[in-house]
Amino acid sequence: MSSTDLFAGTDATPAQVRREVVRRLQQDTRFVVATHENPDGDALGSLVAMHGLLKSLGKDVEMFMAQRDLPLPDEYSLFVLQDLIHEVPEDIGERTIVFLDCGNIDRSPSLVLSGGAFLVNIDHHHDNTLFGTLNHVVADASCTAELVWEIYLELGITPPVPIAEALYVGLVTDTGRFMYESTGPRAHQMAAALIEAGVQVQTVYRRLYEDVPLARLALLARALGAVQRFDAGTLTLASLTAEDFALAEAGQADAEGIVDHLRAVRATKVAALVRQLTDADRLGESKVSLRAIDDDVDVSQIARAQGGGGHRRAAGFSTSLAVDELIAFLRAEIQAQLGHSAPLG
Ligand SMILES: [Mn+2]
Repeated sequence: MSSTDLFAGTDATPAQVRREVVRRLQQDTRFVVATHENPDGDALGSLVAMHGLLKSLGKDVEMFMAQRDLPLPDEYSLFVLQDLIHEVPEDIGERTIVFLDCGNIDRSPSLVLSGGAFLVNIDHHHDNTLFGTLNHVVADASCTAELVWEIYLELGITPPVPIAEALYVGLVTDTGRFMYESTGPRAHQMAAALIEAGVQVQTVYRRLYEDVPLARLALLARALGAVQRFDAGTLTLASLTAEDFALAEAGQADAEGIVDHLRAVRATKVAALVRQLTDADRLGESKVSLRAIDDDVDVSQIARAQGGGGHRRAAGFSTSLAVDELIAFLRAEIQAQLGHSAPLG
């Protein structure tokens, strides 16, 4: 990969970097937009909105998503994914790649091999590895969609309703419906602007959080029936096996949101949901979602130790550790960060 950070070692402000991003979007003619694996609402919203922006500028733009990320979870069926490609295009060396919401390029492996292309990296993960040629990384942005929305503002383009909805989905999902710490005045200003642009709040809410298949409740019931607590409740954990998914007739995407029930439990410092993957090519692997309730534990640090990533208070990783080994690992990491000695047994 030939990218070198254009602003490395400078004290350029986010606004200056954003202007350079805008200049690049205007100047270049061919693009690929991409995001991380298992895309969430912010990833998809940012992706769709950047794609729409480049289309409206008359650009040749393809949207890259690995086949394994499809079909998308039900709640994201409102996204219209046009020009979707699953393979790296042959002319990739002449395309500018815009990565959205990607803290780490390892999370988009097939595009890593795309040597020579200009890489624009637009993200809000504090531990972003700055893998782009141009890195517009703003850690205190509520979501990547906020950064994309600001690019619309900079260009003086009002997003059409489907794009405004996509941005709004990114905003609502990444701020935990305007409740997480990342929710600043800017997030609410953005919401107001998007509502003025035509977003029907209630409709989006219904699509995202209601109209839930019963299987999702069955899976939640299984998880809540299997809650474990460790170290005086510091770690609250539930683990779902492949059998749980089968008995609930649920898919992996139905586990979304379960970890938020765990983090709400009194005395919890870290909530963890462990789920055995059920895809044929990943049997034996588990996916771990972590949530911290404050700054005493940085869960992104724990996730990185296992090859994952995320934010200080929300992170995840994949592992082939057995559940008991995994629990021992999590307890030791949490206790170490809390300044306690490792838990016994
Ligand atoms: Mn995000």
